[in-house]
Amino acid sequence: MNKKIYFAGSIRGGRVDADLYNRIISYIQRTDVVLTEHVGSKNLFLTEQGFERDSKIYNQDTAWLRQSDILIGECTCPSLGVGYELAYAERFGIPCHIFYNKTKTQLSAMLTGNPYFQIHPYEKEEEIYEVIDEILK
Ligand code: 6K6
Repeated sequence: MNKKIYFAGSIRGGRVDADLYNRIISYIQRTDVVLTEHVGSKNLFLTEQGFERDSKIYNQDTAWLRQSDILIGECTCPSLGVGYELAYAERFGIPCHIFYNKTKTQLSAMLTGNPYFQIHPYEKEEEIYEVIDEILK
């Protein structure tokens, strides 16, 4: 059965790794379902804000999170939203896998210090796909 994957990556926290998110999402989609395909999209309307729009995003994303089988987060670019999603997923018992490029950043102790999270530091992008193969097996 296809797994439902919630892919988390920075949006308003910065889009420097958007192409990487896109490649990871495409890789997962070869075998499984990514509920949050837009996180890798190039054409996000980042300047559009407002409570009505943002509450729709919050309600949709938290509903998807509760339905998901696994959260996979790329956390090299720090994002308040991704941090929130990780804590939310923990609260609902969703397994969480966190990737970050250890040559570019140090992850928050609030993640590395919590044994609930399965953390995968990497140096080269290829390493991500090897771990994802194991996660999705
Ligand atoms: C429309 C189309 C694509 O994106 C939009 C508008 N923004 C968001 N849409 C959906 N999910 C979002 C949006 N902004 C943040 N998120 C969620 O928070 C995603 O699931 C990301 O994993 C995370 C990013 O948080 P910030 O704090 O970096 O924005």
